[in-house]
Order: sequence, then structure tokens, then C-alpha cells
Amino acid sequence: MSCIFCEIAKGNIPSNKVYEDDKVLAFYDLDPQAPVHVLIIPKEHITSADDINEQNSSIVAHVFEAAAKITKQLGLTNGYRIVNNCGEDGGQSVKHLHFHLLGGRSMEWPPG
Ligand code: DGP
Repeated sequence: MSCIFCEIAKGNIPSNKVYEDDKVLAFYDLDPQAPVHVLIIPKEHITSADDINEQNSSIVAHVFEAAAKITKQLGLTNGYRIVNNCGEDGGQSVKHLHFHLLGGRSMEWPPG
């Protein structure tokens, strides 16, 4: 089964890259919902947050370590939001685990 974020992670589909290491890739979302809207993905295919388990959960910590670097790199000194949409009710459209990093404006709560 082809996965667009796997193809982006492999470099087969271009992305506007913000950060990369051996485990994760971060790139700008093509439909930005804030002045800064970056997606952070594991390079390994994990379908959604519902598929996190004892064997793969360290990638979530790694994503947040990367996020802390990226926010400093992008100058998000006044805060930001990290969102994971999971499954149909969560509004997940791409079936590869990803975290939205949103910043550059004040966020509303609760989200829609
Ligand atoms: P979600 O709805 O949580 O599954 O978010 C998926 C996001 O991925 C959505 O904001 C649009 C973005 N997106 C989908 N396809 C691509 C792509 O090919 N390139 C980039 N940069 N973003 C994409």
C-alpha cells in the first residue's frame, strides 16, 4: 500500500523540509492553518497514534525532542500547539502518524 508520507520520508516526493534526523522528518504542511504549520513524522510507517505500543513508543518522545529543536529554530518564543489527529473522528486524513506543529498566532480553545 503506498503512503504519501512514506514517499516524502524517502525523498521520492518533494517537501519543504524544516528538520531531519535518522528517525523523523519535519516539513511545512501544504494547507497551512497558522503562520507556521509544520508536520513532524516518524520515518517508520506507523498508521496512527492508535498503533503506538511498547515496541515503538520511543518515537513519540523523539518527535517531541525534535519539536523543541524546531520551535527554537523557527523562533516560536511565544508558544505553539502540537496536535495529533487520530482516526475518523479525530479528523486524520493521512494514515501515517504525524504531529501538527502550529505557531505564529494565538490558538483558540476548545478546537473545532
Ligand atoms: P491530518 O488531517 O491530521 O491527517 O493532516 C494531514 C495534513 O497533511 C494536512 O494538513 C495536509 C497535509 N498534507 C497532505 N498531503 C501532503 C503533501 O503531499 N505534502 C505536504 N507538505 N503536506 C501534505
